[in-house]
Amino acid sequence: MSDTIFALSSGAAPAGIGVVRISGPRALRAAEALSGRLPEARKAALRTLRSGEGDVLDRALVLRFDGPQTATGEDLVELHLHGGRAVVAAVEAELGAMDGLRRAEPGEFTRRALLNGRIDLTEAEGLADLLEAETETARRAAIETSGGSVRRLTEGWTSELVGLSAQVEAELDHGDEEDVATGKGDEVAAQCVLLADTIAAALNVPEVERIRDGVQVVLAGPPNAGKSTLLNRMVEREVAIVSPIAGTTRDRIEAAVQREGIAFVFSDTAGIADATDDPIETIGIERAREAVASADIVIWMDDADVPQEIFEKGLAVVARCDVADRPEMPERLRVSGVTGEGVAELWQALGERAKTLTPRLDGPLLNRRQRALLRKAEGTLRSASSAVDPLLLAEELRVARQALDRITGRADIEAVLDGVFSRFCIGK
Ligand SMILES: Nc1nc2c(ncn2[C@@H]2O[C@H](COP(=O)(O)OP(=O)(O)OP(=O)(O)O)[C@@H](O)[C@H]2O)c(=O)[nH]1
Ligand SMILES: [Mg+2]
Repeated sequence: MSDTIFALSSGAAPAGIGVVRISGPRALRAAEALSGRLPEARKAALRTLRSGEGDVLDRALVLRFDGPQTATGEDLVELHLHGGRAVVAAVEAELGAMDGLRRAEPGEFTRRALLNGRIDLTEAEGLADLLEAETETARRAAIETSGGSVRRLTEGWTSELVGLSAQVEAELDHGDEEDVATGKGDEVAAQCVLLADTIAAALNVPEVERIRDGVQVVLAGPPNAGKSTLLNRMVEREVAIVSPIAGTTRDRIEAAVQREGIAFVFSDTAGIADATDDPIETIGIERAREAVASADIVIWMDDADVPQEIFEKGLAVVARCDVADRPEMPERLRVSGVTGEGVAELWQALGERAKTLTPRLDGPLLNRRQRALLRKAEGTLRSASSAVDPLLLAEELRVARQALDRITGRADIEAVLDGVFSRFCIGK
């Protein structure tokens, strides 16, 4: 990794300031070529940047960080330029012409941080989440993970595993010496089960992706129930056409909205009618059924009972409650998309359900990749606990440990890097 890389790490030009980062063995020399004598490490200084021919490129704030105690683990320089397109382009062109320097690939600064042991894979994933975070909950979850919460959790389990392996190895080495051998196997087996249970408990919460992807709420009910009207009211904009004609909505209409830091995705669907001659409406009804099946929460706007198969996720309401002669259903919320009555209560009910569908921020925040590996570790620990032969037991423990090492990137790092770093932008 002898290349020195550079990239614009702030937002696209034009902007007030454009921060160009340079990282690698030639970072200091490259910056010096532009600015003359560099400031002391970690002290900002104003410098005039010049091209090789002596033309002034910009006056910029220069910051220098000496490796390995830097974000990338390498020598690192930041040039805080005026953020105009031509300014940034001129400085980048000058850097690109220098020997051993090239533009960074997406996520390459973070990739170097990882390879140099400045962060582990879970922290890199947390950083990617932080850059993508669109809600307050997503930001807080990403801060936790990028700050090392998953790393610490996994490292704790890894060291328990290492302890267990050591006991088994001791038994293997000194199996015939009485003082070590007695009853050790059972004790290790019991500890394997305990650890498997601990991991299972951490897996028994919703995956962290739910926070990012949002809670899926589907509005369902017969034609003219007021689904589209209620959707427009909930998301506070006119996303769906409303009309007194039954069968107005045909396609599935989605609208995302944030509420108290949680992302919700609402889907308005075609009214579910038993029979229709209209082939397009028929397709719409089919889509509505699919939407209901895959929803997290279904706002049920039909006076009939919530069907058994979606009972758990159904949230039944008396729709159009402002209209006279609506049925008394004391156990249901009464809502009106037209007057707004009951909408606050509906939000409250949605918020409470959303809490059970998204992981708690003070608990383990595990993504799909990490969960799959943890499930593997858990399963291996369970089969380890029933292994009779200490040799087999030792091998199972090794496999479980490898699964944990893959979570933090200590094993098989190359296999996952591209997947993780494809989410990053250039300059990060
Ligand atoms: N009084 C009253 N009228 C409503 C309410 N909600 C909807 N309506 C009226 O009922 C008619 C149908 O409303 P929509 O929101 O289009 O109903 P929908 O369920 O989306 O109907 P489809 O798309 O055909 O399935 C319109 O004329 C609305 O103005 C309500 O809460 N109160
Ligand atoms: Mg509609």
